Amino acid sequence: MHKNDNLSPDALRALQTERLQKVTRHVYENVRYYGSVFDKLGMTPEDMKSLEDLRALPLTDKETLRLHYPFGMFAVPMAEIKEIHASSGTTGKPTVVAYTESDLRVWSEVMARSIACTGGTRDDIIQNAYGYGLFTGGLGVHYGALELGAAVVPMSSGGTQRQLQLMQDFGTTILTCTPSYSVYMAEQARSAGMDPRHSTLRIGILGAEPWSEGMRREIESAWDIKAYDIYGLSEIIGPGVAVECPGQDGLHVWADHFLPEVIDPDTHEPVPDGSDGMLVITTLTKRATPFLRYATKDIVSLTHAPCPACGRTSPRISRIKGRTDDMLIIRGINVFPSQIETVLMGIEETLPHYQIIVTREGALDEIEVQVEVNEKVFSDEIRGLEALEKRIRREIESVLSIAVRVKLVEPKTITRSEGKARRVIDNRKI
Ligand code: DLL
Repeated sequence: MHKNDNLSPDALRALQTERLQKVTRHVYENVRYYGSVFDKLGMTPEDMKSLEDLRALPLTDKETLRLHYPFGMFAVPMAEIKEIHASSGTTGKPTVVAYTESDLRVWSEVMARSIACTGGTRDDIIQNAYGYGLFTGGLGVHYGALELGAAVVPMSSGGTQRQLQLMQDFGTTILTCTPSYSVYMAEQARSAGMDPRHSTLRIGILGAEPWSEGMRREIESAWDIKAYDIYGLSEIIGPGVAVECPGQDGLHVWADHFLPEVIDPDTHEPVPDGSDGMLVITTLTKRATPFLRYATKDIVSLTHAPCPACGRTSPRISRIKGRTDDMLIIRGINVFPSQIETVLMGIEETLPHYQIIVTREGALDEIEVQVEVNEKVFSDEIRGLEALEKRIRREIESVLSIAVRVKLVEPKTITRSEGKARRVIDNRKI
């Protein structure tokens, strides 16, 4: 365990406050945007006396980063920058983040702590199937594995047959990739006549996209492993912001580096522990692209209770329950894709492959849920299919309180993903 993993609440707070003051001064002096934020508020970094004082500041978000594209938010001269990453930028300009040497050390440290938190050690062989490149998943896990002293196989995503072959030949013990890709790999293994349950794999460290408890059970039983949720985002550092321990009851946030707040997304007021809200993070130690109060748009709840499973005192966030911007508003009702996934995973006959298609017919929004069902159901009589369709529809409708269409499809018909899965296709032209 890292020395900062189980600090007393007072010691953690003292460390966070000291680091907050330092990072505030750093951005005030070196990032024009933050300088003007403080000037407008009539504040100086000296006003940052406690963690609560942070609340006076506005949120920083993706839009702030885009407005200062590409390097306007950098807080150090280019000579100190070692690595630059950018998001794929499906909506507008990409967001750019950078790392100094000390940032890369922090990233390695938090990722090593994350892998260790799931039970990984230097004896493990880590097959890293997150994409290498501008996406932070590949390199983040890579740096952490090196720091931990484990052996890392830098596979990147894709090339599934080769992944499976090397996994078998090398005796891989930890797989790192998106949850959806791990499901696809297991499926491909079975098609190739391998039993994924008999592989040498013992741990999956899975994240970068939302997934449910039901999906976890599917993955754990498909591979006969323990599957842990890892969270992060490029703007904060990449993977390694928070991760589960063997208790699998919330993700430990490395709060000595990343200060979490959970706020009401509308009023921006803090919500109490245990209540859902938007996760906001302040980077306490980053040098190249530090952000004060970064609005992640991810919906979580927070707890400060020490973890009974591993003894870490670091605060925990829940699984990501959705994003403030993935919430679909269908005929006035708020729908989170995760609610639909939870229902689907609770139904034995379905496979963990689904897609949600939203259309507008006339003035009305319609949702169709397409889900694969196992071969057996499909070879059954039509009546069986219809009954199952109806059952799934009823269950989803009782959770969402709106009418949906359900379409059962044959195995392997929904597009597979090697990275982040695309679960929602919104064909409404709004
Ligand atoms: O996805 C970093 C990462 C790589 C995390 C590998 C975990 C593993 P971005 O591409 O910037 O960074 O996307 C960040 O992905 O705001 C969440 O909405 C979502 N996300 C990341 N991890 C999880 C997770 C990486 N465990 C965005 N559960 C975040 C749900 C997640 N959503």
